Amino acid sequence: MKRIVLLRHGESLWNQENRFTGWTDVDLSEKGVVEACKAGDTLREAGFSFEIACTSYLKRAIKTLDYVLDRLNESWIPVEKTWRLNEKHYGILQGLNKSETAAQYGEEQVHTWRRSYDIAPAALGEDDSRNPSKDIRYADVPDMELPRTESLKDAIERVMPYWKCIIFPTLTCKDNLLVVAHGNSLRGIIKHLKEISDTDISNLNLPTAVPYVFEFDNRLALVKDYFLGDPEEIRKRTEAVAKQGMTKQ
Ligand code: DG2
Repeated sequence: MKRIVLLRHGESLWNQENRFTGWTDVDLSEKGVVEACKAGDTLREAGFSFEIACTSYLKRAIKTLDYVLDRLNESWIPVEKTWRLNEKHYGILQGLNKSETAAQYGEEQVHTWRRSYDIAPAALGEDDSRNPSKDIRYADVPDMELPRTESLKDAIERVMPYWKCIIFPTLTCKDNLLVVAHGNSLRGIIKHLKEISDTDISNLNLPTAVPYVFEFDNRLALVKDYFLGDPEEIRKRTEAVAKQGMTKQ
């Protein structure tokens, strides 16, 4: 049996403040650190062990991975970072409070920005200091490929080459992979793995730092997927994520 575990990072400072984050490089909150360590403990207690891991270029995911590997006593394994696993770029919404934005533009509009398949928020201006092409970490990425906003569809198109050429083929020679990324970059991967329709994907919300296990047979067909943890707690936390775009939570 072969396994890929998908993990959204622990709570970030902007998750805590309920702000759209996207490609903004914010740190974990104190609660997020605790969540990341707990995810590592949960994986260890369930007998998981990894041969290789990958994550994004954003520190909330990188640090979560570090805490998880530390709890597993596997900090030594190879880790690959890629901009392709970054969160969906939230354009000009980045930094805005989700509830306040709902009060201003309506909950339906905010739901469209958060969960529609192919509608992106307005893009950052070319000269905006937050434009990724001004960020040294993306210096090796062709300018044309760097987003200033993204829909889920756009984010999937950017994640998939890495998934199809690097992550998934690794399963042919390794049995246990860990991917630590973000709510929407992971929703895109899950959409692909479970063949979720463009419409139904709007109902998928991921809580922070809950390991989501995908098991494959030796022919790499998906046989089973499940969250690790208390189902009632996971249900409540998933519901809370869905409600983040409402005026009152
Ligand atoms: C959140 C996801 O990304 O937000 O960019 O605000 O997973 O990196 O914390 P993450 C953001 P929603 O799409 O759930 O609003």
